[in-house]
Amino acid sequence: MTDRSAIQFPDGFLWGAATASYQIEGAALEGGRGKSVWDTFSHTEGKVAKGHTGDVACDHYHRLDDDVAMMADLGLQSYRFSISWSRVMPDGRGAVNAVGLAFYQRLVDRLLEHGITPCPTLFHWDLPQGLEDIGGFRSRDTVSWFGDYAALMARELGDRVSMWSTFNEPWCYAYLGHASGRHAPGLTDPAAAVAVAHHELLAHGLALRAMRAERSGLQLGIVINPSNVRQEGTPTAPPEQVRLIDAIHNRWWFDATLRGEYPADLLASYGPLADAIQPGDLEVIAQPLDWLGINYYFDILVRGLTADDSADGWLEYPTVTGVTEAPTREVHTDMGWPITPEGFTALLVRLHTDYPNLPPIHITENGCAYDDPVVDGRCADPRRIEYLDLHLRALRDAMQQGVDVRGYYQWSLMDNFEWALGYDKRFGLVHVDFDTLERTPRDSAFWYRDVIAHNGIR
Ligand code: IFM
Repeated sequence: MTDRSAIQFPDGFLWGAATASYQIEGAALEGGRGKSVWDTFSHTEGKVAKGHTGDVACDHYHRLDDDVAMMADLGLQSYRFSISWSRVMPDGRGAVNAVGLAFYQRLVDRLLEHGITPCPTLFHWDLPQGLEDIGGFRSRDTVSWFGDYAALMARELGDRVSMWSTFNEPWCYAYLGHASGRHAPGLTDPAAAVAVAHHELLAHGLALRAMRAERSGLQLGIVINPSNVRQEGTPTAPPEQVRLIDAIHNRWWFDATLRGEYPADLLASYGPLADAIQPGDLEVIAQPLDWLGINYYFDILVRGLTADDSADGWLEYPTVTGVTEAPTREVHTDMGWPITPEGFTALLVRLHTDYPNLPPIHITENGCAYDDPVVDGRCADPRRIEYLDLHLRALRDAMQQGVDVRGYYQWSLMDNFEWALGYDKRFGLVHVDFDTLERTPRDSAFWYRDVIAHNGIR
């Protein structure tokens, strides 16, 4: 039985909610914005459920003022959003788009007027198509273009924004985008995926250097989405293969940024797939981090193969053999994801134990998809409240075991474009009617407002 007594977070703990540019902005090619890989991908038949695209999304581009006012009404202390690279640099390099920059300047100004701390991410998967056309993150050139873009943003917004992250969930962009092809740009090439996984980290390191050269005092981090990888059900998966999944999903990112090395077992397994790594790269990658963003949703549950399983392998984990995802549990979210709050505690404690130089953590995403409708103007979503309650308790447990966590962002402020799954997976504290674009805060939004107001669960 979970203990449901009141819990309190430390003074100064920062409470927020998160979104990302392509998922909410809409206004696809308005105001001089260039195309991104997600425009191309979502407009390619068969790539996104029901043919949904981000052309309109939540229309946040046109509703910015009202949306920020809504955040203030909900008591948010911080707002994590991402910048569309191709809105501010239509081709990803060279010319800067003043209209695009003005949009983010206005967003930041509105947030600050309401006392909400902005927390932008520079790359949440919407790579400018112009850069994809010349090799995307498979090419080392994109690394330096990213450095230029990061310096531009530090120059333009760094006077009012101190908390930045470079990449969101680089594992997803590398492997969903280039190994399984479930996400943009939709490639199925393991060597490309590993090159992207390396170049994203190199771009992150270069961006930190470039931003610090531009301005002092910025608080710079990166956002990773680790998961425990756990055996569940039968047959048992080979432990060394499970360890390899852990290396691809978790250790690659933390070992590189915090230790300046890649996991030896994974390098041995990748062999020539990892040819993009050059001498000196890890030194660039391992720049000091002011903070680290952790996105946590669920533990990855795995089992060994039965005679009925395909022998094709698990595309997102290229060199892994003999392992597949355990069947969906009976109780799960609309994404089919298991609910594993105990894993949240264990994961944070593991990071704290394994990486003595772990910087302060912000939980930059945590949440769940449930499609509860609006009835007579109200949207009751008890399952979301339950999920958030359990995960905040799990977070508090980790903090009591010594993990230094400074803030928590719920994913997501409002229902939005859930990538290849389109608009049907609803993660929002706020319900969005995608016909009228009307926003209706769910019960969970009011519950969360209460959590923020009391700095804990009553
Ligand atoms: O919607 C995504 C977000 O863009 C990145 N993290 C996971 C969320 C839910 O799938």
